[in-house]
Amino acid sequence: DTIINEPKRVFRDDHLGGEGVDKSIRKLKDLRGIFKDERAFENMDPETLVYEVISYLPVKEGTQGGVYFGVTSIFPGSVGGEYFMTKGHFHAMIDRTEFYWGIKGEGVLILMDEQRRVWAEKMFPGSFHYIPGRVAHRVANTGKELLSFAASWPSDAGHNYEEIARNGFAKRLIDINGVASLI
Ligand code: S6P
Ligand code: ZN
Repeated sequence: DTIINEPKRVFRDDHLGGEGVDKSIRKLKDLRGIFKDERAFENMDPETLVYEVISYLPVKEGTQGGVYFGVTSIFPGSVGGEYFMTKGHFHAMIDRTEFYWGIKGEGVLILMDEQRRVWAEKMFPGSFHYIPGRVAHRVANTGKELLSFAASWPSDAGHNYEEIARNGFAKRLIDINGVASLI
């Protein structure tokens, strides 16, 4: 009654302990086919860690009216000049929206609508992003250090990875002479 409890913490390594917490890691071998330069990909160690996601999922997936929270951390690196990035997805319930905000490092949020129009927003500590419904989203780490960002999305959104696995995004974020270019 008079006790003030410890809050959850949202940073890497000491965050969000306890029930409802899910940690997933993505290595290069889990990301086959998403980078353009397949030769560069084959020459890299498949065990290379690309990103991890720690999610706080307090209600069952699919619950209406619930909300989820997660922190994604993408390591610095590239495959043939294409920055390390998340798989990217539409939501399974395609009209579901999401917030992202930058915590640490530098990156770019790449967005694509159903007509395959692509646009992008810079991410940095304190940057804030609203992802409308019907918009696929992917994040690339363009910096030399870890990129961490937080996300919050509805618990009935789900993930549709197939569309992006099949057709990718219409543009890629490539390092051209040290400049991140969407081409
Ligand atoms: C979930 C949200 C994020 C991503 C995470 C990894 O809706 O957008 O938590 O899951 O950034 O990206 P991906 O594309 O591998 O799920
Ligand atoms: Zn999402």
